[in-house]
Amino acid sequence: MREGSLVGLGNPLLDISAVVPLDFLQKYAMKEDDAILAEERHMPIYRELIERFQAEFLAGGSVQNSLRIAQWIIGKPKVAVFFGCVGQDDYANILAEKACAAGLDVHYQVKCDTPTGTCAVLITGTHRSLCANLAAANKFTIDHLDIPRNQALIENGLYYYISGFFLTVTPPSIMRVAATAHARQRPFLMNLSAPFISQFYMAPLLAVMPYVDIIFGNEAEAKAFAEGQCWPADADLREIGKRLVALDKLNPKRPRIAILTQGCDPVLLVQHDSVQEFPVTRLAAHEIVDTNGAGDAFVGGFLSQFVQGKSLDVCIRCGNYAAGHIIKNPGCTYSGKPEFV
Ligand code: 26A
Repeated sequence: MREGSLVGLGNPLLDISAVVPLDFLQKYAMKEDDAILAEERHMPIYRELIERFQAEFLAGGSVQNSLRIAQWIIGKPKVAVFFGCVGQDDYANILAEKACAAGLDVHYQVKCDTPTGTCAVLITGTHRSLCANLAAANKFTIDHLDIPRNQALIENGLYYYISGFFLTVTPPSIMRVAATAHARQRPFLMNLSAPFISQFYMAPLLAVMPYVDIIFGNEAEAKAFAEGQCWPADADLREIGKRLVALDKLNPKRPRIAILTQGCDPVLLVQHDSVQEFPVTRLAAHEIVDTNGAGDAFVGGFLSQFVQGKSLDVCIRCGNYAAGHIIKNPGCTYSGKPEFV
């Protein structure tokens, strides 16, 4: 495992997280376990979380979360490199500091005139609802990848991971990285990220899909994709997985794999026509601190093994381990040393 093997791009966000009553979600017409982009009417949420609910500030942003978790498990610094856009402010400093502490090599594009992005995390029991105000994260431009040092880092990568979330910001950057991965025959991994991506960003998602070697998603995200494709309404998760892997693929020598999570129900690994199940250890209610970041941690655990050339079986078991650990901690944070064997 050499430095810079794993390259990720995404939205670096500072999570503003608090436990709230259900009617607070209703007030903003938000749903449990959803993730949305903030509109004008959501803007008061952030201040309210801080002033009324003693919100905590935690490093967030889906891809950055996954890479921090991967680094934690790998134990060797700078195996993972991250690109995203932040402002020039305290929030960016917190994000950089947390990323650095995890051993992640971050190369932020910095926009002086826009604040760092934030994500409201509304915790209700074992559910979480996310509302992202991308701010500077939304200003990422492809020319950041043209800077010679960054270009070298991208070309140096052996594995690439980008969220579906990043499709809301810069599809051209995603296509660029996907094409680099393809030209060098290196795995390109993506995530469906949230139902709204399939609802509103299906065109850029389909444009990149032929490059995608491994697609991650949860049940709700897979269903939203199926709906967007007008697949039969009664198709279950297995069927959706099979259809996902059967979509056009540029490099037919490496058939696509779909990895679909479903909370505490088994993870599905879909390859060709086969579906394998991997059980998840169910946590007791009192062990659950918050489920924010569980999906990201799953991917982080998976990546930590994947970049070491481990079997899919080991990768998924490590994903489940990491998700279980993160749920016992606030936000996408870990405590102590990883205990995955
Ligand atoms: C474009 N959107 C909506 C987003 C996000 C996001 N990361 C990138 N783009 N919306 C929420 N998140 C992050 O997801 C993590 C939990 O999976 C949050 O910052 C949170 O840390």
